[in-house]
Amino acid sequence: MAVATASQQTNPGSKHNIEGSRQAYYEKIAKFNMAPLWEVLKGLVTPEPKTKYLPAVWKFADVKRLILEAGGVISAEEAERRVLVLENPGMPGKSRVTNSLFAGVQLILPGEVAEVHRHSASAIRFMLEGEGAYTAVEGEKSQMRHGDFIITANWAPHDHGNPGNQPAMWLDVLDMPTVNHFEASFSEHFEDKMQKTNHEDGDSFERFASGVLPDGMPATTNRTPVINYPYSKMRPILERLKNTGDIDKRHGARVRYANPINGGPVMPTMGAHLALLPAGFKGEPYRSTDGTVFACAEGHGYTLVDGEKLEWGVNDVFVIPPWKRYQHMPAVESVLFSISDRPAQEALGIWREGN
Ligand code: 1HN
Repeated sequence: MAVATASQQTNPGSKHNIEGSRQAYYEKIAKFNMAPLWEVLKGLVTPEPKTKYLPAVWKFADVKRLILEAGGVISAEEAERRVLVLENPGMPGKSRVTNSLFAGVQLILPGEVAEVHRHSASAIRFMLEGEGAYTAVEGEKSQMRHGDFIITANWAPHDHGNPGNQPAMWLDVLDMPTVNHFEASFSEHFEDKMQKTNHEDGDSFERFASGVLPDGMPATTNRTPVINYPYSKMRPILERLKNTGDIDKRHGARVRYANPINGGPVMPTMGAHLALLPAGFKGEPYRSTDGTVFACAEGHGYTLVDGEKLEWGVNDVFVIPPWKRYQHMPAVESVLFSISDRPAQEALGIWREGN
């Protein structure tokens, strides 16, 4: 301000002079690693969330055809993880579906193994298609079936394998962009290709999510101990909600995947829901600050976002960026899985929702 005023006094009315001397001033302070906030303030502190990320859909027919082709291009072993990144079309090259989340679809062919590793980023899998593959997490060997929701918390060793006879494909969502935002990424490989597992399929669900807890379990943990929330156990709960009319006007008959120890989110950085949209449901408008990734487990329909129709069917994945107003419009009874960074935003006190 002082610079502009001085310049105005020597040559009042000369915009050119003001800008020229401001520019000279900016160049001067840049040499000292300083910059004028007033030139960027409005873009930094916006009255409402602004995003370059776009609403988008990935049709499973395309994803499946193209990832099966990747099966001929590279082995799971060579790739470490044979994953097609679902790149948000508003931000290509960033390996992100939203600013805070990675999403991809992974393929494991019969006979393949994706070797054990661990990393700071937390991951979830939502199983799309193919039976016979497993993921091994923290000593539990968990079969993956369509609609299963699988947790790989940060630093948890995990490997995948497919001893079956069908290609297995699932959605991976990781908080990797969040971890990398903090520049806090570590990772580690192990000598063995696979973990030794001494917990059978379903062990953690039965042990921790049955209304009892192993005695001595701490009364709070910041992540769920459950490895797999099987669709076969979740789907009947949605039916119960529907049958008693417990149907949210925006979200349908919806459950939140919870940490059974304290009712909190499954992980501190990511939270997920499963929603049944009854036949004839016309969702009321909703928006929230957590950009959300959806996967369709059953049915088909569309979601209206800012006047645009995102058409979805079984195993399609779509993304709604932060603060975009949307409405779900199923054509038939449908089930949508969704995941976002809402727990992280809530922990920071910045999460908001509206209509
Ligand atoms: C990863 O470790 C897996 O373990 C999947 O299956 C996707 C995307 C980015 C970074 C690490 C996995 C991943 C990933």
